[in-house]
Amino acid sequence: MVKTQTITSMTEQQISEVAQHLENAELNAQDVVKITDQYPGLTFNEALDIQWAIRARKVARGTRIVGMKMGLTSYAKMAQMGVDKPCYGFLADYFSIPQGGEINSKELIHPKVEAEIAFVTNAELSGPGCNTGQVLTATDFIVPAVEVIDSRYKDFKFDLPSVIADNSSSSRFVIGGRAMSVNEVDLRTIGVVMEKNGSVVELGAGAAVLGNPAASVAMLVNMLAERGEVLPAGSFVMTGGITAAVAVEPGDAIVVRYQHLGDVNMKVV
Ligand code: OOG
Ligand code: MG
Repeated sequence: MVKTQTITSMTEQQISEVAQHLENAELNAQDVVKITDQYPGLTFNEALDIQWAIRARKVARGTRIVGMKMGLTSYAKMAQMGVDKPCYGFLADYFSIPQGGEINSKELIHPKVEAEIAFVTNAELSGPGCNTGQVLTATDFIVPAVEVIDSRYKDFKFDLPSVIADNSSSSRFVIGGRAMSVNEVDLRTIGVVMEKNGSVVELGAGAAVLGNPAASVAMLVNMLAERGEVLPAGSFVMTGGITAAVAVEPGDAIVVRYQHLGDVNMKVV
């Protein structure tokens, strides 16, 4: 465990210690206090350094990175978490659960589910200045997805730098429904109904995500550009929860119905 200290810039050694600490919390499904309790001066760049160090640890172990996710892109989510800016994270191969599959709660701390629209690109996108039009041109198809988030922080409470360092709470995701072209749907008015054990618990429409979920992909590309990174062709990107996230526990059945795009479903065991 790292010691409490007030600092404005972290050393490489400290970045790697915090990355190991947060990744162990994920791998052992053991919650920890938020990282800004130990590093009150943590900057966004340092938080991203930690996230990218966690990613490098996984890649070094042979884990593949299979996509990216945006988070806190809807007012419902920002209000729920008390944070006012979006964040991004990466998706590792073992996060992917098949349609209708089981979410193993023993591997998680306090999972919540979110209804999202995901994009798959067919051309490289780079910033700065990437816009919604460029995203639409570079989109191969959209597909409905449900993200399972699992903050490693006690009671799911954090601030923006802490959640960024924790890979934006990424933990599992399910792709379902059917793929469609962006020309076949109005991304803003796609309706979404989330059911838990047969009861409707949340509902919303695509526009909840930054006015248009394609704007979330553009924002990701521009955030990546700040670190000299691009979004390669063939990327899978989840654009962020349309509604507030819903806590789940063993025995829960989740079905999310998307207008035009079909259903995404899973069981929590
Ligand atoms: C941060 C991640 C939020 C979304 O879709 O808004 C997120 C969190 O709320 O734990 O993935
Ligand atoms: Mg999400």
